[in-house]
Amino acid sequence: GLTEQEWQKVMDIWAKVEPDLSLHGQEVIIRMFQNHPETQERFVKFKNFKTLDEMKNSEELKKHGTTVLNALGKILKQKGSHEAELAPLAQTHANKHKIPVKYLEFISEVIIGVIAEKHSADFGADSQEAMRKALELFRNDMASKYKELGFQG
Ligand code: MNH
Repeated sequence: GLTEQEWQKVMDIWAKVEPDLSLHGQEVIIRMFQNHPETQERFVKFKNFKTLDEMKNSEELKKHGTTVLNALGKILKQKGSHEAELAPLAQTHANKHKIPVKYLEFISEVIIGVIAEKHSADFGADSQEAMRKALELFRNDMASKYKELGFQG
């Protein structure tokens, strides 16, 4: 797990992300699609987007980015005691969307990259490391749930 100081770093940087959640969310989804095109195929709503402009102009994509970061924020704020928030998410991502753990790894790195770019002054090495650990914990617990659900992930 994370130490109390590490969780505090996660909370501090998240407080900087929150005022502009949808902008961050939009950026995260677009960058995930650009860096890992196979992830785009998983979205019925977005798989036919061809250009960056199409992605940037999509209110639906922006809305989805907001949904994702909103859910992630709720999970991070549980500081590891996230069973109640994680279980339904694991359920849909295993059974319905069929999202491999590898893709959760992709999005984790993208999230760190986007925050680093937008908040370089507030997201130093220690904070990045704390966030990386928090996202690892999230992924490990998702992976355990996937196993319980019989999803190879
Ligand atoms: Mn994801 C829907 C949160 C990573 C693909 N995702 C949702 C929803 C939430 C959500 C909340 C809406 C409710 C639900 O269906 O459960 N998703 C997350 C979080 C992360 C995440 C917090 C990691 C952080 N999701 C990913 C990754 C992919 C993905 C990675 C694929 C590469 N998610 C989906 C798809 C949907 C979805 C597909 C369904 C979108 C739609 O058609 O509305």
